[in-house]
Amino acid sequence: MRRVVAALISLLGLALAQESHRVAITHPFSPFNRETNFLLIWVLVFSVLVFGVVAGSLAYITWKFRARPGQGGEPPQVHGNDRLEVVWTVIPIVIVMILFGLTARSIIQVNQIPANALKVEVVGHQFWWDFNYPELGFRNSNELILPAGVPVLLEITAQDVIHSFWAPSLAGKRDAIPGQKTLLHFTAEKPGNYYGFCAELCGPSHARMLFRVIVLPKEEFDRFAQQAKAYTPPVADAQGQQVFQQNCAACHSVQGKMPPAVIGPELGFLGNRTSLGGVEPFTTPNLEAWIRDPQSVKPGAKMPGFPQLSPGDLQALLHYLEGLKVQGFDFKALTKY
Ligand code: HEC
Ligand SMILES: [Cu+2]
Repeated sequence: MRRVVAALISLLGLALAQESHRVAITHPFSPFNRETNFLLIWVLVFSVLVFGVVAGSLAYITWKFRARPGQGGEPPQVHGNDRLEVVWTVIPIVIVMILFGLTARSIIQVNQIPANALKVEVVGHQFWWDFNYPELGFRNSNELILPAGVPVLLEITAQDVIHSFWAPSLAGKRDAIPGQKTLLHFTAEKPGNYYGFCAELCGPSHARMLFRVIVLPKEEFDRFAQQAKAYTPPVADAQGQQVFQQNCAACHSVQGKMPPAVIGPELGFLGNRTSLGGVEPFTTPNLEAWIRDPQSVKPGAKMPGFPQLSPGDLQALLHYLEGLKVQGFDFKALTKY
């Protein structure tokens, strides 16, 4: 028992030390979550009420009909009470009807998709996420970049097994199912860097299938989208580009566009990222460790390591990769939720 508690405490410490995102559906940042919260509170109110009445009556009856000194044999036997039975049948039915009505209202509310919603195709892979913007003509992986105050429609699917897309501060979960499209619609209200999870056990590295939602003010998003559409990957280092072509280009694209076959994440906007592989902050030492041995950063990642690269080649490659970005944005400065 003591060992379990110690393990839990150290896990909690680890979670807190890792990154200070504040993830809770009880702090809504979208109309979707406000709706969920409204429902949550009503369900909670009725649950507490029912619990209070049931546990209270139980305690009262146990006390009232306790055995008293000098009492012998069975107490008087009561067989049924019509009025009581009607009452305890009708009240729960009324509660269930109210909850049904409220739930139906919320479901209808969150599923109304406005015609002008921004479409993003979301694809789950073991163990990373791909985001493609068919209307805006660009693609990014592991960080979903969205405008604040604009309704978005996610078309979610998966490449290999079933995953589930979940950014708790913004909207509920949606399964990502191979060969099927599931829809999720919400409006992010406030700029920030939001935490996301895969919420369906999808393999040994499921717990590390994390992503971010980068919500930008509308004008900033438009500026980003414009530059992303016209993107030609900058070559900050010619030697690094060559190393990339020889070792990485078979699996990774740097064009920022949806290629027909996708094996690894899009690296076109890698220099703009706040996170690496969803699990670590995007820094040069982390990137270097990832390339040498991805397993040391994200156990289970389906990428081979490159310990054989010479120090010169590795430095050139890092230089090249960090240069892959659109200028004039600092997503790391966004508040984390
Ligand atoms: C055999 C295919 C393959 C090759 C070759 C490959 N990668 Fe990867 N790479 C992947 C896959 C798959 C992932 C996703 C792993 C995960 O997150 O679970 C990945 C992830 C990454 C990431 C993290 C991306 C993110 O979105 O955070 C970086 C950075 C990266 N690779 C760089 C490289 C570099 C640099 C090379 C060449 C030296 C390379 N990769 C070669 C398949 C490959
Ligand atoms: Cu998953």
